[in-house]
Amino acid sequence: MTLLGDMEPAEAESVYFNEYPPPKSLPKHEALARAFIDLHVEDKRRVVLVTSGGTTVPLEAQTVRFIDNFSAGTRGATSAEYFLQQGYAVIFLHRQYSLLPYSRHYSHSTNCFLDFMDEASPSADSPNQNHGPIQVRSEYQDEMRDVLRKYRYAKQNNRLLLLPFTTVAEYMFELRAMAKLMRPLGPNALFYLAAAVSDFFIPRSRMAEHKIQSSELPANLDNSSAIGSQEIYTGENEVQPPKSQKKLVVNLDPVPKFLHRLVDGWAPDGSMVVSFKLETDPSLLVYKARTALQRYSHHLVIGNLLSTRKWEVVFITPDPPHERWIRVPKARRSKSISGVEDQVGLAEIQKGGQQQPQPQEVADYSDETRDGIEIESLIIPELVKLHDKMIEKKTQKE
Ligand code: 9Z3
Repeated sequence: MTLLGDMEPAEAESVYFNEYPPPKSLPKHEALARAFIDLHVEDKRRVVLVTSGGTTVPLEAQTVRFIDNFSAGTRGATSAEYFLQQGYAVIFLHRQYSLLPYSRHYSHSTNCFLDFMDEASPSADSPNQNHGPIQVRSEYQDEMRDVLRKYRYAKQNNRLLLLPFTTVAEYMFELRAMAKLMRPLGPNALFYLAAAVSDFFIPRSRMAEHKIQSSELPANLDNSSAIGSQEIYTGENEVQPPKSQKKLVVNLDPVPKFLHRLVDGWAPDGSMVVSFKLETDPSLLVYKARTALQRYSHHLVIGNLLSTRKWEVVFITPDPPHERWIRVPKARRSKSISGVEDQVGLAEIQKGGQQQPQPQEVADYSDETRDGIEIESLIIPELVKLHDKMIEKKTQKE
């Protein structure tokens, strides 16, 4: 059997997409996106497709269990806001229930919206003296007004389209469909692939239909449609785990390299494609990001380490300077429970074997929040400059 990873990208694509039915919501999403894109083509506005959040890898067709990853969608949701601020319209392709632009400021356990509210005293003429009006606490008024105004602006002017996905297969279908629909945008299209996409999946043909059973089923049970102990999904039909030691052995195939197809097939001519590379080992990050850029011949890889991603990223580009670090200055870094500040700087390749601390980026602190500067407020303006240059080159050629 040929693995998808060993096939030509176009062949791997058709095999992969033939495995699954398209997501039920795809036709609706396509109709919404078509109208959204038409509007912005007409206005000659740039449109960015931001992907955000993790993807699930279901273990069963009727899914009870799935493999997931850590991504909450902070990078994607935050970046989308800065793109909107730069005048882009945003198609926000996100993992369902992950963070969304604007509402992210008041969601999840760290920023519960209730902590921003108060009950004021009822006015003297109020008929119910037990019920005061609910209002935003005075210390949060300015910040919330600012967020609310930006949110309203994006909504009223049709600048933000929210499209959810859950599984890695849904993500692939949606990405392909959106990229094709974006063709009329030409160089005004930008792809910003921040979603943490699984590299592995279980082909539909090897997937259990029903919930995988962890205990023996009685022999007299008509379980023809259930997965019994004999058929427990191992991912390798030949090797059954010993009955006495129930193990679930999951065998995953590599997801085809969709970036190849995006760059060479789906995306509009002249559009800009930006991918992210995530690593945990500092010594691998720059190497892996460079390799990705060479392999897919797109325009920018933004490298980040899991432990320092909120404070530093590296831009890897085909043109000089090839490697450029963007860092939030030390005094302006947000607090992060999972982050490891000591690791900032470790992934930067040391030239001549010497420590070479790069000058810190000059930051515009106007986007400072309660938690310091968001690194996306530095990333997006730099990226937009690169997009400007690409568009300029394209128009000079014509
Ligand atoms: C990223 O590297 C994103 O920056 C993060 C953001 C997922 C780290 P959070 O949601 O995290 O803010 O918590 N995204 C891309 C990761 C990825 O899967 N890249 C693929 C790869 O590394 C290529 S597209 O091979």
